[in-house]
Amino acid sequence: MGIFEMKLFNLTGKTALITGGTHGLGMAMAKGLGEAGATLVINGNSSQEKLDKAIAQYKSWGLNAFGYKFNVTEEQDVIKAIATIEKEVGVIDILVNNAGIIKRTPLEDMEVADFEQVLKVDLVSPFIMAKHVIKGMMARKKGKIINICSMMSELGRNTVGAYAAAKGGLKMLTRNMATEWAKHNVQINGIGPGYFATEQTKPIRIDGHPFNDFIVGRTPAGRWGDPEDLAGTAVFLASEASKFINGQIIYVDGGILATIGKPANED
Ligand code: GCO
Repeated sequence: MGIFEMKLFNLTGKTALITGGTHGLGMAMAKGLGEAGATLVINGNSSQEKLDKAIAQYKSWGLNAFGYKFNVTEEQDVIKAIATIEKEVGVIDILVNNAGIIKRTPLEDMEVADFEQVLKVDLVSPFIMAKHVIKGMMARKKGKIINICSMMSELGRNTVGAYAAAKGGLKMLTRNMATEWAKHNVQINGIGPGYFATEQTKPIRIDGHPFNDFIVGRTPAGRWGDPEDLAGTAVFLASEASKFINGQIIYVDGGILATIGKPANED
């Protein structure tokens, strides 16, 4: 084992809680953290069956994983769940606020209740989660919070206004958390995934869908991201290697934010 692996990036002995870690990007990042040595606490809320299946999947990869079903938007549920996790598994060293939803509707047609629900899951829940893990981190003078942002933390796009409002807000919440909590030796940063091949993007990825060609053409790397592309950044931000990095959003986007793009007929 090289020195980097041993000292800087090794997460052995750490417990990482990943919200919405039952599938998609959350699962890919959690897998990376587990492979770096962390014990995984996976949150999901859709069904116990889905959570159990995800835990079985982590175990099949040889990782140490525990599942907890609770609603990240309900403060009382979060308080109870964190107390139970800390008693049953251990204190939370790393929190990954990954759970999120999207609703694709033109703003002028969007119901207020739908707009509010997106904000609640994508923006309010990271606040609730962080509020209830930070006190332990402050007391221990150590901790990592990683908020999963988006291209929509920086850019707008038709139909995703509520999501963009929430993810833009999450970027600023990340900076504000760092502003208030960095002095406790807690590093709070964000990851902004570009366009990744997941269930969430399936409806806009199908062959022949104009958005599919648009994204591939708009991404300097020339492809959709593979969820595994996020693991290294997650491990980095969860590890000692990033101990003086705070309030940053690392965009893992194949270069999208670096460029204005190009016309469809240009190579
Ligand atoms: C969309 C996509 C995006 C992403 C993503 C991009 O409809 O444009 O679903 O919003 O899922 O977060 O970074």
